[in-house]
Amino acid sequence: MTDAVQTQSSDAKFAKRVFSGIKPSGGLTLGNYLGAIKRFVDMQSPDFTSIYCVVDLHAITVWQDPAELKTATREVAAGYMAAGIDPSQSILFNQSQVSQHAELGWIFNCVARVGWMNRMTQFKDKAGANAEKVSLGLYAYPSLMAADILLYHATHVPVGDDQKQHVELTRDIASKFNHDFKTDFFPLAEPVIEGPAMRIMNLRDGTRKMSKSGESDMERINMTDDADKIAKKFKKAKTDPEPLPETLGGLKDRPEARNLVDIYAALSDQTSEAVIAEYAGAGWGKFKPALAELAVEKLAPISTEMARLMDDPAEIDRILAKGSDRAREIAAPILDQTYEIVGLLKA
Ligand code: AQP
Repeated sequence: MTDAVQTQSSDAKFAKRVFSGIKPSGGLTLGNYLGAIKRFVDMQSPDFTSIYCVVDLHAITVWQDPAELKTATREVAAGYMAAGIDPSQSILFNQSQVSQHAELGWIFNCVARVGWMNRMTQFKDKAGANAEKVSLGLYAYPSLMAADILLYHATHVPVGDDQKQHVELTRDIASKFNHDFKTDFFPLAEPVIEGPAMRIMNLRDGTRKMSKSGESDMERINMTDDADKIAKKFKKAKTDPEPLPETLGGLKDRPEARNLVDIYAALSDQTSEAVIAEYAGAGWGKFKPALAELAVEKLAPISTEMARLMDDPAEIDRILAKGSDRAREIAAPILDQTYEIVGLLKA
């Protein structure tokens, strides 16, 4: 359990409850693993409910091939389980099967302000110069994400750094709802962002995030890559001619070098300072093969287990269906109470 979870939520009235999700918008990357899944596993505890979701409704904010979406949904579920999420302990399900997410999302569309959405940097990054042509869903994504979290009265949300702004917006939505309806119904969820892997960067450009949907396969490590591919991708990863410095401060303005050090640190459960202390003065000819070997050692058991799970899609579907039932048991009364607070007549 992380320190952040041991601390109370800002709302003492709410019991600790962890929620997070991953979009099935492609194959899982090392960024998803280190920034999210590995930390979700660390946050499982019999002392509180943890809810991990495959957020398929978020995936369709950009075009997804229907058959590939189903496979990617099962693959994210397999990735969670292969990395150590235990579906008998955590609630594991896919978002679309619990219709309360979309229903609360609509209520929050009516609470959130357009000005708030206009400040979301992820929308600006994803829409780019094409903002007129992207889906309305991509723009409204953060209010659906607020619904995902608040539907369970979640108090702690482990995410990578790129999602921090969306969790902050979730707090704004909860506050405005509570204020407008003179209630304290929704908690102010805390983003849990910690460790060296909060933003794993693209292997070809250390100023851009590693993403599932990035253009080139060489810019990311996929959770399903084999040992040869992982070694090749790290070997070809962009770096600079300098050896590793004596201190972490020496990596300032060297984003690609810093990224590889952070990846090594996260994979080996060390701080980035400890990695620099071990490799001070080393060249890339030494560091990159060591990093590739470590990545293969950590990822191979997970990808082998993912492949085994993916061989039995019906079993994954059964696990997700069971998780949806458990999720609905929490979500339905919270949505019913929300409707009551808002004044939606139940005739
Ligand atoms: N590069 C990353 N470093 C650290 N954490 C990351 N996460 C994603 N990429 C990195 C974290 O993984 C969780 C799930 O993210 P998501 O799949 O729902 O959305 P995303 O952040 O938009 O992921 P991608 O890979 O970039 O997907 P595409 O390319 O489809 O948009 C989140 O906690 C996220 O912070």
